[in-house]
Amino acid sequence: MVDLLSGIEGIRGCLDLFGRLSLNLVPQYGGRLLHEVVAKPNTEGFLSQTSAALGYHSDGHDYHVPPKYIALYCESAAESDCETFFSEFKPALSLLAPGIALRIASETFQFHSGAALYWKTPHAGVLAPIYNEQTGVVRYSYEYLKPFSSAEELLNELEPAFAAAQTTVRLKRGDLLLLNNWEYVHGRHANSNPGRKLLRFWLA
Ligand SMILES: O=C(O)CCC(=O)C(=O)O
Ligand SMILES: [Fe+2]
Repeated sequence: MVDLLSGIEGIRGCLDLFGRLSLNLVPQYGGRLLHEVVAKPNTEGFLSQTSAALGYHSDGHDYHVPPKYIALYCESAAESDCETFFSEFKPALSLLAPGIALRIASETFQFHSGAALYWKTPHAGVLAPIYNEQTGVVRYSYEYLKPFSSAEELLNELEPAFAAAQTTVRLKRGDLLLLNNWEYVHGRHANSNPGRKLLRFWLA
């Protein structure tokens, strides 16, 4: 599931929508229910709070149970660049050779992000495959997995497959992008707009 809504009015409008969809907020790394995606000097372990590009990832990939849905609400838009993009995992996986797909569903990695370590998040840190066929959960972060030499070949296969299945949007003020975080990976281009601000919610 993915949905791009527009004309949502502030946090109140987001919370009303989540209520109507029977979605509950999931605490993020610091225990907060709301995470601000804005470039700032003290990033508290968050890559999202830099102006850097974010490669394909799923949010909370190191949570024992990653949040099933994420919502990105645009409070203040970027005037240029900094598009957000997303790709559905399973169609991307189906583009790969069976041997590679099997490895993606069986080889395990220690997922424990810098943000989880910074915030000493108790329910983070798991040994898991990128794709769990039983639960349907994808865990992915290009930036996090890249240093694992054993992941290199899998990333080299997955990244172009994600790119082939990608949708790209530049969020406008009042837009809300709702993504199934078990089924989709997402990312963003680099941000040269200091005024860009998103609110990120995790939901289940
Ligand atoms: O800045 C964006 O468009 C996406 C941010 C993001 O993926 C995140 O905060 O996890
Ligand atoms: Fe994200």
